[in-house]
Amino acid sequence: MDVDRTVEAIKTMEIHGAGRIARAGASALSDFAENYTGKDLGKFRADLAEAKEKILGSRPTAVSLWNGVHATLKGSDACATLDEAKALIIKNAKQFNESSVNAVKIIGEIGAKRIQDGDVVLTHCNSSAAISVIETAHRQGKKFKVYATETRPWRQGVVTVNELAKNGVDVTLIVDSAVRSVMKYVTKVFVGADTVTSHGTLVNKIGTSQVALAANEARVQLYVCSETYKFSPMTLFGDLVTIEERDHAEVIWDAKLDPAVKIFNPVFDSTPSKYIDAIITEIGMISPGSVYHVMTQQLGDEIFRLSGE
Ligand code: RUB
Repeated sequence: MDVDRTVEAIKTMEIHGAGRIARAGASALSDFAENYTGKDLGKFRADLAEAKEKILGSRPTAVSLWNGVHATLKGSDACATLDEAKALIIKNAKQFNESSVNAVKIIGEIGAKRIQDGDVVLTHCNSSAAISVIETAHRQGKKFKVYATETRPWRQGVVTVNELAKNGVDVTLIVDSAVRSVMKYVTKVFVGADTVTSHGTLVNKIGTSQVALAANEARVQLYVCSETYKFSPMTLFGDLVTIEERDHAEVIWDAKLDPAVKIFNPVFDSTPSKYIDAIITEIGMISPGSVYHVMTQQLGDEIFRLSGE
């Protein structure tokens, strides 16, 4: 898919979910490199920089997109020829996408160990990493139930329940405001991540922090299912994650509102690390306090350069 089409698909939620938008961004840059017909390296670099900015501007909250784009472009600045730069970008994107898909599978295997017969799991929104955990446990023959929230205003929960039901999981849809009431039946919560800060704060779909509060009150464990490329080096020195605010028409489209009514539609929120029991990643289960350590291990000194970007 070309860059403009990818940007449109991400903005309009045709492609959504932090992992999927990261892979779409990487693929768009790969296609851009593959189909580039110009002959001048300098012009290619300028056009690539423009494509990169367009992709990064498509959704501001998920650091996965930023990390996917940077992983794809890594080293291309140092290439001596246009062909070398194009080949490197295509190779990087393929590598990123393969490791991203593989990470979801591994998270499923690690997370499934936390689910036992008789458990009642709750999930929020539509996270492929959280779904991977649930479906892996189901494939292993474990007998458990799932509650999934509708997730207003986009109702990504409908996608979640349909996928789980299609695969034979015992799943029940609830409205978001039923979370606290239903929590008394729940034994474990699994949610995904758009971004995890260096302090272990989770940024995920709006309502995740309410789910976490209700879980905390009921002493129910909450697990975050997150690939490590959702860890944000930019938060190292306290930079806040931008919370996307979307169109008001997504909230109310079927009722007549008094013109004096204002609408506020933030689509992500922050859950402090104290409400998180563990983060399930492709390198294993870690405590929220270990995010910085994992980032320094994976990025080395590069973390200090990236944190300033
Ligand atoms: C999706 C959402 C998901 C995370 C993780 O929000 O908040 O929990 O993106 O998803 P939206 P995944 O639908 O607005 O993008 O585990 O698939 O990366």
